[in-house]
Amino acid sequence: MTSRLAGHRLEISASKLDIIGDVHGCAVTLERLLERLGYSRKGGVFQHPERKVIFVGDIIDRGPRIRHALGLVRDMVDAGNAILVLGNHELHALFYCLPNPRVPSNYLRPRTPRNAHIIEDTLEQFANYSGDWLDHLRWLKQRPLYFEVPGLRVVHACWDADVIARRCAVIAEDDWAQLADPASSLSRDIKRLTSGVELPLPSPHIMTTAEGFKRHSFRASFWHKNPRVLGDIAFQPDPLPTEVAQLPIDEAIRRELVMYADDQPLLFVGHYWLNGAPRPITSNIACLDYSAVKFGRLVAYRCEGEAQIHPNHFNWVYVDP
Ligand SMILES: [Mn+2]
Repeated sequence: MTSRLAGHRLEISASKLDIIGDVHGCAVTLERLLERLGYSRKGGVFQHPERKVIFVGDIIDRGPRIRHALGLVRDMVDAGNAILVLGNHELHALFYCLPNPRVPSNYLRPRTPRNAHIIEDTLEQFANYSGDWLDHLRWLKQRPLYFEVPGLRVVHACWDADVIARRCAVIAEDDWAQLADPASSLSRDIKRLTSGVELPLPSPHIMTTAEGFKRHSFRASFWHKNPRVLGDIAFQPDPLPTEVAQLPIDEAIRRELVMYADDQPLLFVGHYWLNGAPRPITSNIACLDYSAVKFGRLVAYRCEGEAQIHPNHFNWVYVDP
């Protein structure tokens, strides 16, 4: 069975896949997780006699060994042992570092303090390896935004079927210029897949994150069937202010919502900074981001061809402080 992804064919069925959550530079932890799953180095590259890995993205930023993590993942992908689906952090790196072809003195994403902060650990760790970093950026441009084989799907944040129907998995070279405009339809589609459904906080409400950033939007789930109030769909580490959580979902917000039905294939995402013991979100959706880089767990799901997420198929290693 092959993936529908032109140029990213993997001759393997869902039952032979291990899906791994957000790594964020935790390379030593990633090695421990791969070893626990039965992978070992051969010629320096992790491989398994029967299985392959799908990474949900966000290999870079924040953690202590970003260069090592990205090299390890890239070696596995280039050897045909893994596929990397892009996360919002890889896209941020590309937008932050690639010149805007229409205004070559600018980049695709403005170099604001907030945008600089997101990528600062990555650029610091590559400071003496700028040639390698440029080469990694060229490689990342060729990675897919989503992955699918019969019975199994992977995307970093949200499987929006309408977006996936109209977009190739790999961004075409000629399309990158459109990404300088965050309001372009391509920018909005990519944001939906890699950052999920973000809804505006009704004014005048603003949230402040644990890191001190002001937020005018919140992350929403895409699996609730009959949500009534905003609190039903909020899906993020910081809870909504109580008075906001109780607001009804109006028509404008309802039009923005994405639904993933429970008769659809298994879906794996990362992105959402979960805590505690890894567990299914619904019968067919699992998030594999358990905050590894905040000393949580680096999580994998071992698929054996099942039709529903099996609670015993999660594997993880704790991240030592
Ligand atoms: Mn992440």
